[in-house]
Amino acid sequence: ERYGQLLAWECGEAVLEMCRIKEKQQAGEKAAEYVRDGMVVGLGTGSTVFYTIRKIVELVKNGMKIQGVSTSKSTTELAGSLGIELVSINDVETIDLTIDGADEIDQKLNGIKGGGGALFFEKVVAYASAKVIWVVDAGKMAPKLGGVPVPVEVSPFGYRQVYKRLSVEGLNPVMRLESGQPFRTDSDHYILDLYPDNLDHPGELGAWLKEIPGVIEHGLFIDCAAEVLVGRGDSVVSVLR
Ligand code: ABF
Repeated sequence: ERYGQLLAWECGEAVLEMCRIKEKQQAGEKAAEYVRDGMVVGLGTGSTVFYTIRKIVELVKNGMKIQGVSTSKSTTELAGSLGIELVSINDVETIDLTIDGADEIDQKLNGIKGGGGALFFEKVVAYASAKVIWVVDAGKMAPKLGGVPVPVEVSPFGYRQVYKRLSVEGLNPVMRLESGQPFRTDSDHYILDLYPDNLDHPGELGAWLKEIPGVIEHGLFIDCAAEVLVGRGDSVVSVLR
């Protein structure tokens, strides 16, 4: 009886995971429809935008001229290996469209990003873009932010002072670890994940964080995305800001 229940639960989990992956794929592939010939496209990071990148490769193979600006080493490897021409953000005047993932999005389309550790380059690329589209599975949408921690990228130099300041503020910082060691971003910084008791004013918290010497960037993306493509069941819903 107990084993049967456990098996049923695990099957349910497996089905849910397959639905989530399908929702990611649908949202990711839908975003590629916004890409036009000649565009400079910001390429985000994560398992949802993976599907967007794969679709863009098809566009390129069918003759579309696209230049990609990557947001992480992992995206550089993925897009580069699939044949997308990558350019440095410093070699383009502007980025026409950036497509990226997110960890949580509220009803005003403010988002928390950085679960994958790429938030610094993602934010620089997003804010250099004429338009930003996020692609997510339905589980990422929330009535308000706070269901996932807020990543803060910090310089290893003096990070303990930043940690103390965040603790005193009641933000419950946790050093992100990988294989038991401090996680290192592509810029070789640390990430402190914050678990604030309330995130009713994400814009204010974001501004306060940026004032702390040693904080490089944080994962609160306010007024950034113009549109979110949400994989929901077997369709994609477009939500405009
Ligand atoms: C990236 O997208 C990160 O900011 C965020 O953690 C991630 C979400 O990844 P996934 O699409 O794999 O859920 O931009």
